[in-house]
Amino acid sequence: MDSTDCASGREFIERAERLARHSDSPDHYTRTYLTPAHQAAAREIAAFMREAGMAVRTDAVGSVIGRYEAAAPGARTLLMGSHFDSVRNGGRFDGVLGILVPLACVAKLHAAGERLPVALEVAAFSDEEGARFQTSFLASRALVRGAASLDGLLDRRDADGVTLGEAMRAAGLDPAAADAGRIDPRTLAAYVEVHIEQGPVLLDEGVALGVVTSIAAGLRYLVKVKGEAGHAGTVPMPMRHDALAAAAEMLVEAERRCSAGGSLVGTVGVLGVKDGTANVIPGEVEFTLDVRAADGKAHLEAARDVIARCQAIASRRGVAVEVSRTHEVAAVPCAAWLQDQLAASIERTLGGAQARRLPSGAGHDAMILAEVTDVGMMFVRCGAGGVSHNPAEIVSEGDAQAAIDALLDFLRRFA
Ligand code: HGY
Ligand code: MN
Ligand code: MN
Repeated sequence: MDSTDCASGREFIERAERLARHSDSPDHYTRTYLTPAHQAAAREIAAFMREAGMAVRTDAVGSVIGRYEAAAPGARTLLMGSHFDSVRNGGRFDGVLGILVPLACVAKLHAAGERLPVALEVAAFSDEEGARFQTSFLASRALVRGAASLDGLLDRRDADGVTLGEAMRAAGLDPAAADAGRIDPRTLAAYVEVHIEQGPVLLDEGVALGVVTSIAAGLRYLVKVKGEAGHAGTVPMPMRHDALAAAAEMLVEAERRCSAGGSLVGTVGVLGVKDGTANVIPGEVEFTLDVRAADGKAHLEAARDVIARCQAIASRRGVAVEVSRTHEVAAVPCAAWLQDQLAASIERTLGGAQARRLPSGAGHDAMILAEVTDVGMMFVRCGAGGVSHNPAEIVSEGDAQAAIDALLDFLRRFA
């Protein structure tokens, strides 16, 4: 395939659809860390990178990183990228767009034999959602922190009881080698991530592209409720220690407390009943709690209040509750100089109007790269009402084309 093709919006859509066929499920798009579908997608992304004239390496946690050398040796590297794992029954553009759009730009440069003052790298991060092992940002944390990022994680088990370490070794990865792949911050000029907005702002305002100003802070917990299993027909209601009824009360309390307003949001996305059976009073339940806010401490205060309410409910109902934090990331500002350069490229590409700047409620790998370099993000309009983490998630060919053109303008003028 002529590599100039893949700098078009149409080719972008075709490649995204091709990648989406690598799914853990035949019925919908789900691609979790290191499954056969995930490994097939990694191979296809590596092929796209080679077609774009990039040297390709795979790091210790399975991220696929393509490199396009600068005009002169010794130049710093502009790192771009996003993730190629997904949530369950998710959208096929979340993450993937931030890999394919930069690759389309590199393919265009390569076809023209063009080299820039900076080297370009595109990182296809292997695990950002953490859907299989509850390991959010595992891949970008490994790139930034090396082997230390895996401390305490290798024994995490998936729904089938497979540990993270076993899954990595089965995929031919060596967790101990994570330090070798750690990025050297001194070589980085910046990190820029292109991502679908995953919200309705650009859609409502009829704008194809936007510049991210900051990325919301996030906390995530695993809550275990232990009551007493019993016979559904013989235990009188006042004598029960029903773990699921207790958890249900906790969920409603969490929703109520996180509805306090502003940018605060709270979500229980997973709930499991151990040995759930229709005629057994649930003895053990666990659920996840995700609490976020754009900035400040609202999410910290809300999480603290929700946990206190869970403990009060547990003691009143005579059940035990255990709360462990599985994820915490602080709010991250996008560097003003990168915002300005992205905005200028968007204005040149879309013509005239001042580029829309907006915050991100969703978390992104850019939050982790911000530990070692300045970060910028470009949002692309989401169709279907702005929905994401949903199979209806959609990006138009025209908007993909606009994103490719704007990013190429940004790269050529990057200073
Ligand atoms: O949860 C998030 O914000 C992202 O989809 N990982
Ligand atoms: Mn996501
Ligand atoms: Mn994402």
